[in-house]
Amino acid sequence: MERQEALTIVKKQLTEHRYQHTIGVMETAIKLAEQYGADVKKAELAAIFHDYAKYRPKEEMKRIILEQNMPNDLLSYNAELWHAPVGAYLVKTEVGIEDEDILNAIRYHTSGRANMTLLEKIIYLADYIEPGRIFPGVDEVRDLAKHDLNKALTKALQNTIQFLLKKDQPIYPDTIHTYNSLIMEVK
Ligand code: DGI
Ligand code: FE
Ligand code: FE
Ligand code: FE
Repeated sequence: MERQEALTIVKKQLTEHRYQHTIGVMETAIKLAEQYGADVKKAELAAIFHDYAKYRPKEEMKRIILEQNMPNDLLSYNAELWHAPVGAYLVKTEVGIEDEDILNAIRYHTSGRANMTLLEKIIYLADYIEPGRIFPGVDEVRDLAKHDLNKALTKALQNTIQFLLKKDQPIYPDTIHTYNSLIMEVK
């Protein structure tokens, strides 16, 4: 699928603000893919569709998680986590993208998982560092991303976990697994 067709499809699913974020993720993901030797076209499409399900009603996402036998522990955790696996499902069924590398990059863009693929890492990181993001510590992660993808990702996970701890929020097991897997990989 060409970029323009993909952008036209996703724009209808998003707010203007989220669409601008998506463009930022796309441009960042393409640069990271070129730099670290990932498939640039897959990075572009995964980035364009990564937040496809962001504005689906919670009830619809819940229904899909149950009907499609997704990990149902998701339902006990923050609903912010749901749009990633539900997005992978809807991008396959509504948009017709079948490529499992792209679908996994969408599926794991919020929690990550142990032993992430290069493409999964690039989408997770692009989502975190795209130019519109202003979290505390994001500039440090942007600097690390210029030289070391795994170090940048480790710092992003540390920041995310710290942010959740400060807000007394539960931490989804895959988020911890991502951190553990990365910290062992960078050693
Ligand atoms: O969809 P975006 O806003 O672009 O970004 P995202 O898909 O990375 O979602 C980030 C949100 O997900 C943010 O509000 C924090 C939340 N989140 C990420 N990991 C966890 C989590 N929330 C909980 N409770 N537990 C997690 O492990
Ligand atoms: Fe997201
Ligand atoms: Fe993210
Ligand atoms: Fe996003």
